[in-house]
Amino acid sequence: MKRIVILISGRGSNMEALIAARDAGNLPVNIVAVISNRVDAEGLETAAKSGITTHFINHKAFAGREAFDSRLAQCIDEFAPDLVVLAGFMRILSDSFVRHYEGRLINIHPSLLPSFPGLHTHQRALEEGVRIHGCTVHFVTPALDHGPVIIQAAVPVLDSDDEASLSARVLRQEHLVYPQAVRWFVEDKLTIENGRVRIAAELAEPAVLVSPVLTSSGIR
Ligand code: NHR
Ligand code: GAR
Repeated sequence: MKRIVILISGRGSNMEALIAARDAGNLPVNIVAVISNRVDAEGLETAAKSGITTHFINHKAFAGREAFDSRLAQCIDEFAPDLVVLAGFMRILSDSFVRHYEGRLINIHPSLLPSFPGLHTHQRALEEGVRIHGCTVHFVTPALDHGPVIIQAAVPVLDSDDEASLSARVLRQEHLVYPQAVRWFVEDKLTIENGRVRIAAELAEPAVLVSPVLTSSGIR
């Protein structure tokens, strides 16, 4: 069974979704460690309760990003993972770290990339007035939030939305697409060609997503 290490910084609900998918028999992985850069990350306790090895590496204890990243990589490599999963991990990673894990490091980002890279994505989507928002699972490359896209989920933005309601709607989809993306990876269904992801099995249904919903004539 393939080995994965999950990096978190906080709540860890995406990590929980991966654990739940594994426990339900839908995700054949060995979750060998969960590592947080924050000691108060709620996800550390959740992982420990599931019997998963946890580590805390305080980024503030290091002189710079490179020093933190090399300690982090050393810790990760002790677990010899096939895949490293960023799940709400909030530190930008240096080029050398990212290159070391090229093709085996993925992230979930709370927007439809390439829209809204970086932080505060839900607030920015509301300010732009977009009608469709969502999340993206992508391979991590040195350019922040610009790696090859594996899967995306879209949700409508409602006039009544605030940051809390919109982020909650997106988060529900994150919990569906992240286990799917990890499953494709561990089943060797993903290849990167010319900086784009190809999914081996022809699983994608042709579909159209429009918000607000239109009638069959397209007019209402
Ligand atoms: N590193 C690289 N090189 N490439 C990516 O695509 C990365 C990455 C590290 C993290 C996750 C990302 C997201 O999904 C991610 C993708 C943190 C920040 C950030 O600005 C931005 C994007 C992401 C994660 N972090 C601040 C920093 O100075 C700290 C913010 C905080 O601690 O609250 O590192 O959005
Ligand atoms: C998720 O919405 C994730 O997409 C986002 O933070 C949340 C973490 O929630 N990630 C980033 O913003 C990365 N910069 P979780 O800890 O409950 O999984």
